[in-house]
Order: sequence, then C-alpha cells, then structure tokens
Amino acid sequence: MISTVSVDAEPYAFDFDPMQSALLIIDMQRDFLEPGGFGEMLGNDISRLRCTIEPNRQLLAAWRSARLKVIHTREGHRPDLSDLSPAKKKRSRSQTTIGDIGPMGRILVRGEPGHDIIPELHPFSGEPVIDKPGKGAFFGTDLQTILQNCGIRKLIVTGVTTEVCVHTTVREANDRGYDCLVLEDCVGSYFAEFHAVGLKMIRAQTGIFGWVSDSARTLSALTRAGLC
Ligand code: TIU
Repeated sequence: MISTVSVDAEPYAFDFDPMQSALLIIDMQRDFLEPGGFGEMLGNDISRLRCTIEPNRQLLAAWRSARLKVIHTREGHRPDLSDLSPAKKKRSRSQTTIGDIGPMGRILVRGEPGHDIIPELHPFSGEPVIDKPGKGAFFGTDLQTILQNCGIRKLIVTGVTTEVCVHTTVREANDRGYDCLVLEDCVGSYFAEFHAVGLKMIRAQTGIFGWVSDSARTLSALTRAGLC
C-alpha cells in the first residue's frame, strides 16, 4: 500500500496519490533544445532551456524506478501539414517556418529528426507519447482519454516552454478538473521574465492554475513516501 506523497510547494503542499498521478513532460524536442535546432536558429538562447535537462532526467529516472506513469508530448504536424491551421502558419513569420527544411529536417513535422524528443529524456516503450498540433496537450489529442482510462487525476508538469506549451497545458488541465504541480527547475523559457511571471501566475490567488515546486522537493517527497 503506497501512501500519499506530499510535496512542499507554493501556495501550499501538493498531495498526490502516486497511482492516480502522472508525470507529463512537455515538448522536450531536439528542435527546441539542441544547438543548431529551430529554436536557436530563430536567435533564442537555448541554454535557458537546456538547464532543465538534468533535473528532468533525474526526476524521470526516479519516476520510472517507482513505476509511476509517465506521458511525453511533442509539438508537430503531419507531413502534409493538413493539421497546421492557416493562423499558426501565418504567425510563424520567420524566413524559415513550420514545414520548411530546417537544420534538423522539416521543422515541427512528425518523423523528422528535430521533432524527436532529446536523447536524454527519450521515451521508453510503453510510455505514451502525445503528438499535439497546438500549444496545449489536450487540444486535438487523446490525452484526456488516456488520463481517464488510467485513472489519473493529478499531473506533475515539466518541459518547455514555461509560458507557452506548459502554461497552455496547465490551463487546459485546470479547466478539465486536473490538479497540476509545475516544477520550476524542470520548465524553461527562452525569456527569463516570462518564465518567472509564468510561474507566478500559476501559484497566484491561492493557486489559480495550480501549484509550483521544484525537482529537489519532489524527489525528497518521493523518498519520504518510500518510492525512491
Ligand atoms: N513547446 C512550446 O512551448 N512551443 C513553442 O512554440 N514555444 C515557444 O516558446 N515558441
């Protein structure tokens, strides 16, 4: 019988039943994080994202050794781009845009090298990978069906970027009745200010969108519960 895990967090402790909770890792893809990828090509400082790799790696290792549920997501589109809305296409205004040939194959197209999850956090077989056409992980995907079928009620959310895909997913999850804990050293943004404010927004107003903690406090909660 596994006890409840209680993570020291803001605005107050995040308690979860490990059998009804999942680690949701958002878009840790090569094109966003690797040198020479799409993110860096757009002039972004990828070190702001790369600092999340090691804490995510440690958390994922603990999560897997405790045999808890892990779900990965990837942002991307069908090769024929039929699921890329004209609005999203139009707003990707750089010279090279979604679907074009980039440094690691066609940008944000499923099956291309840059679309893959970085090797440090590569999914194991049996771990669901959600391919999402939008920023949120619920829009246009079967994530909610998977969560319902697995009895998942709470999400520990990590990945990139804090104010875009992580935030959108947390907001979507919140409206669907899921409690979310976001780990600040495991999420990253190309913009330090957006990262800080994004996290502040989640925990404001006694947790309007959820809870914020970090990987150390989460790992120590797992240890206290005898899970790692
Ligand atoms: N995964 C994700 O956040 N996709 C983005 O496009 N993020 C940006 O910050 N651009």
